[in-house]
Amino acid sequence: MSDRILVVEDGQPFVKEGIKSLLGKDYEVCGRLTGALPRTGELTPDNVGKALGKETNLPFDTIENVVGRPPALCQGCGHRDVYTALNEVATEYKGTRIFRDIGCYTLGALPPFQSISSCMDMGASITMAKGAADAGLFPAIAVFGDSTFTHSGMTGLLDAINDHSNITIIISDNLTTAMTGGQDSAGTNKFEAICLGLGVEPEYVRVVVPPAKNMPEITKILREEIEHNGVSVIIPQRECIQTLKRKTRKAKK
Ligand SMILES: Cc1ncc(C[n+]2csc(CCOP(=O)(O)OP(=O)(O)O)c2C)c(N)n1
Ligand code: SF4
Repeated sequence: MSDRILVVEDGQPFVKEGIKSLLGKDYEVCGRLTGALPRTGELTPDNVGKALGKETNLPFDTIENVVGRPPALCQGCGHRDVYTALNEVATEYKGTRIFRDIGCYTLGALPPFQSISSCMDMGASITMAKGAADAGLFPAIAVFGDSTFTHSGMTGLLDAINDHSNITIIISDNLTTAMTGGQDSAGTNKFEAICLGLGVEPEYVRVVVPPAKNMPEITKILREEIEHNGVSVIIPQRECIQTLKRKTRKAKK
């Protein structure tokens, strides 16, 4: 029988602490807190192997032969067109910063778009853009998804309006909460009304439709709203192709 137990758990060392208090001093319980495993970060075959006393080079020697496949926005996704437009316009300004929130659109951080300056949590894009703009940064752009905006972006927008901050906000509205499985989005068909109700001037709430053929219009509107010294909201609106596919399949049955 062993008197040494290694607890391999992701996140916090919750189970390890429970087992340790149950077993008392007769057993050595190791894990993230004892340094057997790293205190933070992900568990990997390498660090678990090491905790078990094996220096691994495991099958990972072969990994160099595997082509990396980072997650990507679906082909045909409206967020793609938003980033294409943003990247085109962003290069025209020296200090552009794009503050991002959480959703499928966060994949714009990865190639081929790589248009991201920060990504913190749901709602942080607008407050970070506001803080940066208030400190003099220009242009400060916040990118939201529709669901994230109603979850925790509206309060930041109200602050930006009250303080006359010079920011451009994009609510990339795909009519759903795509990243978590396509649930309904609380603000669908209400975004213009919400922005107007919070106090954005009507001429600075712009709705666009993002197929690539509309790119000249989208980039033109982006330039105009970046140049507006105050709060502007651009709402590119096109349904997520995955939810659209599901709906079409269902309708055919
Ligand atoms: C505080 C918090 N709650 C829930 C989540 C889980 N979550 C990740 S993305 C997301 C919604 C994204 O929806 P949307 O903004 O519409 O973007 P989309 O994925 O449709 O592009 C949620 C709820 C989270 N990351 N943080
Ligand atoms: S699931 Fe929808 S929103 Fe997400 S990347 Fe695909 S098309 Fe875009």
